[in-house]
Amino acid sequence: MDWTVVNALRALAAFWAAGLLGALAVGCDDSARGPRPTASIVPVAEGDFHITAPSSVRAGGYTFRVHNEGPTHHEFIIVGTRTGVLPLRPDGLTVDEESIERLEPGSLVPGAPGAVRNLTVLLKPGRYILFCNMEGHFMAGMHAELVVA
Ligand SMILES: [Cu+2]
Repeated sequence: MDWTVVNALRALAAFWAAGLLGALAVGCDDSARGPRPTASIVPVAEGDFHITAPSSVRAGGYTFRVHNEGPTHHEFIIVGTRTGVLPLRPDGLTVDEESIERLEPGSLVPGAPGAVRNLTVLLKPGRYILFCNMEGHFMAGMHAELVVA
């Protein structure tokens, strides 16, 4: 199981637990359907070479719905940052993901043109960068800042 899946499952488990507690607190019986994870949808569009997404959200759980408008494959990575500057690998073309992995709430591996994929994460207040790290894509403009209030 990769890191992304683990993070997504953790986030879903947290939502599930919160939903269950909420249901118990108000005494409603949702057992027929069972508690379901809920998260606000954040629309994201990726293309050669840009990422379009909201620039700010409140802290909480979100499902990033990532549409690859093509024409090539794209990744989607969320990483926390204090400075707004991400470290590059020696190639000068890609972000040194290994050094910032612990700051990543989640990521999606490369997706095909036309694909729509979901990434559910819990976002704490702070500054984040959304980016694609396929060779040269970050440098070509595939990054966007997200402030979580
Ligand atoms: Cu890309």
